[in-house]
Amino acid sequence: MSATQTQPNIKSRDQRFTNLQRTLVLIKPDAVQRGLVGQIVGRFEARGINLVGLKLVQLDAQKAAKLYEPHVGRPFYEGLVSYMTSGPIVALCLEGVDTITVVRKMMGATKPSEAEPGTIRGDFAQRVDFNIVHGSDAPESAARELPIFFSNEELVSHDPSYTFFL
Ligand code: IDP
Ligand code: MG
Repeated sequence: MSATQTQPNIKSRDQRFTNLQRTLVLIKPDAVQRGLVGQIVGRFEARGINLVGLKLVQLDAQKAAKLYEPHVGRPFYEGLVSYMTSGPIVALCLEGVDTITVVRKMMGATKPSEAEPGTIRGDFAQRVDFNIVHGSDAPESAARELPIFFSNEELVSHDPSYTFFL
């Protein structure tokens, strides 16, 4: 920064961000029932991840089956579908740098007993069958999962003022 500059250079969005990704996060029925929505969304906001889609959804069995299609036949599959349809969930589309990986790290391990403190599951969950959040695990998963919850018109690209500092 030169002596006369009071702010860092404002670069275009594309120059500032490489490997921008979008991912699907679901705040599962137990977290909604426990009143954890604000805290969970707040963690992503505090990290500087951009919220581009947000809705409350009552999943039906068909949609849950579509989401968890890769898990058909697993011993926990039926229980998983009834858990995910047991009450409203909050669906988020999050966007940021390497966001798929970052969000998975913020969520913590699938089994809360293996999730580090400081992660969402490590701080708020005890049981693998009530593990409070979902996040896409790879770009291909995000591409498959996001359209189950959001149409293109429901995803709002914008550039929040805080991204100036990222
Ligand atoms: P992930 O959510 O961390 O990606 P996955 O292996 O994709 O974990 O499993 C999907 C979901 O299925 C988990 O988040 C959890 O809700 C449920 N699940 C996974 N393993 C078990 C299990 O052993 N018992 C009960 N539920 C499970
Ligand atoms: Mg998974």
